[in-house]
Amino acid sequence: MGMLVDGTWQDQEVPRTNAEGAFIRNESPYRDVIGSPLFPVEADRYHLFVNAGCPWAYRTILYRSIKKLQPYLTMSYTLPAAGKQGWTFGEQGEPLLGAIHMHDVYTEANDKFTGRCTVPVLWDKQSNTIVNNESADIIRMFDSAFDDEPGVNPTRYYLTEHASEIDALNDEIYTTINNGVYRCGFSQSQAAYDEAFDTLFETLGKLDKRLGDQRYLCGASITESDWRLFATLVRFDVAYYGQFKCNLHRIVDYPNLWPYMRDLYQQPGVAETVDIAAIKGIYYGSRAPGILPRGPDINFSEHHTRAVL
Ligand SMILES: N[C@@H](CCC(=O)N[C@@H](CS)C(=O)NCC(=O)O)C(=O)O
Repeated sequence: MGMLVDGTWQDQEVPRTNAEGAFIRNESPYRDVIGSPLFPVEADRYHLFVNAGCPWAYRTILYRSIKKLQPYLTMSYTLPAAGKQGWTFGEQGEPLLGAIHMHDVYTEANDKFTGRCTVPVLWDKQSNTIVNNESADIIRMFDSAFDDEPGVNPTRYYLTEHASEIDALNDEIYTTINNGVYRCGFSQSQAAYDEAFDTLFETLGKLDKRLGDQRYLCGASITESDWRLFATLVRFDVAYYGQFKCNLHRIVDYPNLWPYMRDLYQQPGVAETVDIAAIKGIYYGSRAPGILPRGPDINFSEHHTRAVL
């Protein structure tokens, strides 16, 4: 995918790998938070620009739904597959800014922006700018920022009593699983792929064992780490197993990860956020010739037996 340079879109693919052929992810440039003096908590003030297939944008779609933040956050979806100008909303544009492409959102905030035009973007409709474009920050703020507002689900997923355990799990899950599948799929050398593949399946095996005698990663309650893992698990058999060559095991082959994934999928507000067609669209539709696979046939609604743990 291309990028903006001084506010002008450049089509040329920007390299994503280092000299050893290993995939490198860029730092997100916008890191403000809702609840700060510049960005107070207010109804109908904020907006999300997302792609339903993207696992990072998905985190924010998921939190908006499970925390019941819909009245506080409007949302625009890009089409699943990227084109020459990156993510696009289609010829009609999206309703908030009339943006045709995601890069229009970035130049609306800063007409000299240089960088990749990633989703998700958390937008402030009042000052017409980007609050934050880092999904990890966005879900952390959604966990509590709106909790005093009417109708919001007060359940917290970043629990203070588990904070250090969640932080450690997040780091390992991010490096080896969330970003690990990308390190497999985008590696440009056999050695980089092999290393990413081994650490990915090592962590999946470890977590599968951990979930053998406890319902969720930190025990009896769902935490942020579970949701961050879920975002990758739910895409795994559909996209990463084939397109990113993450093919030692499927998630449905694991005795604990598979019912655990169904348990999370069946929590209130989750199923309606999982868009399998968009997941196929982003991973298979963005690469020529864009033919979407018909399978696999996965029943996320099948009964799970995790409640007894
Ligand atoms: N650190 C960002 C990463 C977001 C990200 O990489 N999104 C992908 C879509 S899955 C994207 O927009 N890529 C476009 C690009 O890298 O140019 C986050 O987690 O919010």
